[in-house]
Amino acid sequence: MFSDEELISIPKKPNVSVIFNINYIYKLTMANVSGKTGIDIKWIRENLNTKIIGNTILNYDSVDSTNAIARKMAEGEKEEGTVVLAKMQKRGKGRLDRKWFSPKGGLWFSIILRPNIDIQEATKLTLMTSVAVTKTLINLYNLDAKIKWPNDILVKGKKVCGILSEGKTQGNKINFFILGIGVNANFTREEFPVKIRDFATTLKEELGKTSSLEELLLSLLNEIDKYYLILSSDNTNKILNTWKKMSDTLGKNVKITTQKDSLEGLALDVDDMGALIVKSKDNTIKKFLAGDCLHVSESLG
Ligand code: BT5
Repeated sequence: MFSDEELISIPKKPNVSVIFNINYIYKLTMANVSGKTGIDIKWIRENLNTKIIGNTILNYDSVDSTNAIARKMAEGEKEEGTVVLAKMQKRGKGRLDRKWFSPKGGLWFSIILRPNIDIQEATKLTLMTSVAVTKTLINLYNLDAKIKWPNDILVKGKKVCGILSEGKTQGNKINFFILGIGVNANFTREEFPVKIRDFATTLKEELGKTSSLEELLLSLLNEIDKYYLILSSDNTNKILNTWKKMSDTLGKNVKITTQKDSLEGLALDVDDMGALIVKSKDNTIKKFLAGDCLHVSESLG
């Protein structure tokens, strides 16, 4: 019996010797069958237009957390671009070990990256992912999607997607980085735990119909790859400018809470590291590379 990994790790452009390998043909046939998420991985691979992301796609039924699996694989030297996908997560993770509600019908996946950047630049990866996700939601569904710093994608002020960025460092450099992305897709708001029901939404709620997870995943992988290449080629400004246009946070009165302190003030800008610049009432200016952001009021201009 082949493991999930073997079934779907098909070389994108097989060479002749691979084509005549009987195992490969078997894998190809099996992969043709819809994957465990109901997503046809073979179709995804055939239509992917990426350089790095999606070289391997691991498709699971039910897992604790795709980030946890991807992390373990990255420790084991699994290559950059590997995608770990699951139909549902039993212990989906948010930041600071918060719970991420991940029922069947959502799109839950993680990507292993090995970026050649310093630790201080890690926030840029979250920002570029937010841009890629937002762009996808706008292009595919014409939704009025916006970014709440640092890692939420909102539709009409409600969270439709969360991003969990985790990494391991080596000296001042990043050894590996796991981008965990959760999109509330094909389930209704009633299914959310009561505590988050008023703050969260799903694509199904916003569109009034179910959407194709295949099309969504394909588009997300293509966009993330595109922005990752832009970031890797040192063209951060392009990403930051797009981020600013998509931001729901800039110009708003916010309360930023970190593990050390909190500050209320006007969200002025993001710097070229992706840090949020906030000006408090007493005109103190502070930069935050991470933290929780609460939109206290609508635009202050
Ligand atoms: C996040 O954390 O928003 C990161 C979410 C990342 C989820 C993906 S799914 C694939 C991968 N594998 C994982 O295990 N995780 C990643 P944070 O900003 O800390 O937000 C967490 C908070 O959002 C929770 O405390 C709830 O209040 C709320 N929440 C939980 N589940 C939600 C959902 N499905 N939709 C909207 N809000 C939710």
